[in-house]
Amino acid sequence: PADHDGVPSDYSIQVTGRNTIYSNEFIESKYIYEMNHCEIDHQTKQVKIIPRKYQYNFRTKRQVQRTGVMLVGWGGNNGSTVTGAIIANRDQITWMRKEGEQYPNYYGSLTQSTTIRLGSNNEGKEVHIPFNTILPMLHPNDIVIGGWDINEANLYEAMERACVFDYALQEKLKSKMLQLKPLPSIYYSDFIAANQEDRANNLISKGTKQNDLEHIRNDIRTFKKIHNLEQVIILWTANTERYVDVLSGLNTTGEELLQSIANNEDEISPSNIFACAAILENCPYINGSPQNTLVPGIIDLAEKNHVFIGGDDFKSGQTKLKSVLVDFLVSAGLKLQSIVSYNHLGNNDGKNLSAPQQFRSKEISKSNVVDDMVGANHLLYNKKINEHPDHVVVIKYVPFVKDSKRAMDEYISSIFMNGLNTIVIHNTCEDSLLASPLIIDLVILTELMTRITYTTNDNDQYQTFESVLSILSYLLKAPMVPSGTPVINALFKQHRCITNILSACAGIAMDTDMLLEHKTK
Ligand code: NAI
Ligand code: DG6
Repeated sequence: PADHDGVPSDYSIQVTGRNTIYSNEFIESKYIYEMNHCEIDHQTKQVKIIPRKYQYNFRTKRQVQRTGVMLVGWGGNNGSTVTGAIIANRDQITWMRKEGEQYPNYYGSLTQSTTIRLGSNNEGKEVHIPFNTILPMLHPNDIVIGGWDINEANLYEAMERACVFDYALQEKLKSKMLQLKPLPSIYYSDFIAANQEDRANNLISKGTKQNDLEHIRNDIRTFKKIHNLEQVIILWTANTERYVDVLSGLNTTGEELLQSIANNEDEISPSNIFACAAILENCPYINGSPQNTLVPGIIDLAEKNHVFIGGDDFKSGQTKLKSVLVDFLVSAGLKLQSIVSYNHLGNNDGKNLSAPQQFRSKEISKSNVVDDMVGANHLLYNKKINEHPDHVVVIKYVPFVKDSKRAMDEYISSIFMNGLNTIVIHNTCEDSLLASPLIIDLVILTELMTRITYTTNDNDQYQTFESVLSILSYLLKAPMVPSGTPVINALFKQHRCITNILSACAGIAMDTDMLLEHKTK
């Protein structure tokens, strides 16, 4: 359209003005963060607003690191899909299907396939830049992939088993994927569904949990060395585990956790071992599944070692839409009363989730995703009685549909003068084609965050963001946040959070959507 100007991907941006300084090594920006501090006086029934200003000096290293990702569950549907997709994009592999020649793409990736509105040009046209040009970012084609799986299938067999890609694409990827083989992994049968037992044929020889930790740490060091990497990110995309107990003496501090591993405690899960190994190797750890891997002991360990962690559970289809739709309903003043979310799917994830304890982990992460939006409107929901909509989540395993998940949702809201508004949604989609671009974005944004430091007026020592990377919330169903800070699920708030923080780091005025230049004389 004539009123938009799109900037091509191979352009870079240059901010003029005193607030952004470029050197060979860094992009440095000064940013004044303005916020409202509020004091509510119930006696006088007044809210006092005290404007506060904080100065941040952000510094972003310009040189993108040679980065690898090690996927736990590499041979799964997500693992094989993201690997095949990166190879297809990197090697520009095309393939035929009945509709004609197909080209690889990175659709669904925030960093690769979205734009940020920068401002307007001389003709008053809006100017948009590709998301990945706002700051120097890793390109997905450059990510080195490796990882572990309890199943011995190579990545070609894994891709074939997943039934996600067209047959013609699988054939074109075959020679490359055949060469990729997951490292043996840790299997403690108590944590994933019993129906996964026959997959467990690629295991580290049985020893103690301390041995397992050392083994995984060694795998990470070897991967880093043989691929000559500067940064390795560990990402869990293995089966959903059951929740672990959180108990004082077991896993509430880093020390307790390390001691519990040394004591071979039953309640230490495979994902606890991977997270711990990652942190001790100074590698960020991301949890793409819903289980509570990131117990207080892991968070403590990450904070003490200044390592990033993020989670939980990729926010791919049904929940992404829910976190838009509920925001729309509640912010339109419609009183959402009931949400029923029904899913059926036939992949191995669905099989694992057919066991009660693993389903419970997913049910929790899929259920808490509307709390912030409901909590923000006390005119509709009475806080004194903790009023909130009914919310039911059902997942059923139907092998025939394979990775093509069906999600059916019914939303009922009370509207003007107590009428009812019922919205029903039916969504069919390959689950792994939605999750794989999120894996790519999680790696790219995490790598970027390791290059950003800041000082404030109170502290002139450059430091990194909080260890718990809440900036990744947009990509996760049950976002982990630093203790005592708000959890945001509303999708566009999460989106603005990322684009605004990156804009601040680039020294760009953020998009307030006011478009005052078009509204004032
Ligand atoms: P999948 O079952 O195809 O793959 C999981 C892989 O993990 C399997 O190959 C299995 O052998 C392996 N595995 C299990 N335990 C392991 C361990 N201890 N160490 C190493 N490997 C292990 O599942 P899929 O579809 O790839 O999903 C992976 C995870 O991502 C699941 O937890 C799922 O709930 C979660 N997820 C998936 C989404 C999607 O849209 N596909 C969205 C949100 C979360
Ligand atoms: C059944 O819902 C299986 C799950 O693993 C989901 O497919 C996955 O968590 C994606 O969920 P959502 O709600 O983000 O589409």
